Amino acid sequence: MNEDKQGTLRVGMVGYAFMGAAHSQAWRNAHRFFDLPLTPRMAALCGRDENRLRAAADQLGWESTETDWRALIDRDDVDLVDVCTPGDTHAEIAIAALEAGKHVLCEKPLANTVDEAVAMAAAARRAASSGVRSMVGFTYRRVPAIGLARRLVRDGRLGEIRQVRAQYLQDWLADPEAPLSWRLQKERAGSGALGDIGAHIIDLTQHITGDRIGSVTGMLQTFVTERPVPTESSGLSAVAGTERGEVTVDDAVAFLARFDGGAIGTFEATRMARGRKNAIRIEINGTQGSLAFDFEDMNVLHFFDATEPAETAGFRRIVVTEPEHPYVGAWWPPGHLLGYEHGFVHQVVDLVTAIGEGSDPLPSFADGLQVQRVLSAVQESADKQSWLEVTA
Ligand code: SOE
Repeated sequence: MNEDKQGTLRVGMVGYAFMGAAHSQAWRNAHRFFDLPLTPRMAALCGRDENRLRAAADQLGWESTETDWRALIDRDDVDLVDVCTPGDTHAEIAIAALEAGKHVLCEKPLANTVDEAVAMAAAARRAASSGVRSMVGFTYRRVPAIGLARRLVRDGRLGEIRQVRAQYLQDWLADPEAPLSWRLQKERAGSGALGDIGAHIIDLTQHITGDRIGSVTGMLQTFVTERPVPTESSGLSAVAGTERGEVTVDDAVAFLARFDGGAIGTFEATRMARGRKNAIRIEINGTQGSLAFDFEDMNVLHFFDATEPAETAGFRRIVVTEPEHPYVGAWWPPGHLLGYEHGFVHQVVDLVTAIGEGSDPLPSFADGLQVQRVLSAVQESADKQSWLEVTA
């Protein structure tokens, strides 16, 4: 690949709202805390509105700007394209970048439809044969407590996995006057709570258990069908106008799942759960033990070991800040907690390390496609009111 001779990886990023800001701090900080084979350089930021783009580039630390993503991809001084745009543009940008020989990091969910995700995974496979790497941004995999959960399952500490319980609960749409945004429009976002946050718990539970969801049955609900159209917006915040527009995605989803390995799962994703801000709650029960995690207390993992004497056994509250824990050694002394942004830094670390080593990073576009198939099966099962296999 074409990383430049000085051992830098020149990044071009498309989009600068909430995710763009989260990714920017990761590109800025990763090499300052971790030993990386290549040093990221924030070469160019891309967006359509020139004034806002310039202000964002200054604030977030990008060296230059482009108002057309095609021009960004054409640049010789860009090695990697980071796609932080709404889902309706992921496929076009990511495929064009891969075909131009640029590594790609693409935000989740990978695409808005299975067909788009199939095309993206195929482009990623073709590109990989010439050393061009791609990764989908399921960033919560990189929370140290999640890494520890995966390690405990892989080491057999839970025994055989029987039950998976996962919820992703937010409340930023509970107010019916919260403005319409691209996240509420099917043609831009693909789906609502299902794809926006349900995709995370699908990925996380499959990642932790090392198992895949084989069949599902779900139900979706839109509680607020019309919302004020914003007069201006940035990230998740927007100013509501007087005109109202239709909400074309789900506000909440619940589904049951069977994992290929025999476990059964219950899943819930909502942006209407008053009081829950970013509660990603996962509980896994195996024959030998259980795990419980809540992102609102993200430095902690609860672990129950059923092999311990009953007299003293109980859920252990592990503060996941020891140097032995995934990623933590590069940060602060034990007990000095990490936050939301660290997951994005760890994502950059894993991606740049894979690029430097010449290996394919995970989660791959193929993994993103598989999540997309689960999302689509949930939607279709709800429409048909039946169980559906997740087709390969
Ligand atoms: C909005 O629901 C959102 O920003 C999601 O799009 C992200 O994926 C999630 O991490 C936080 O909430």
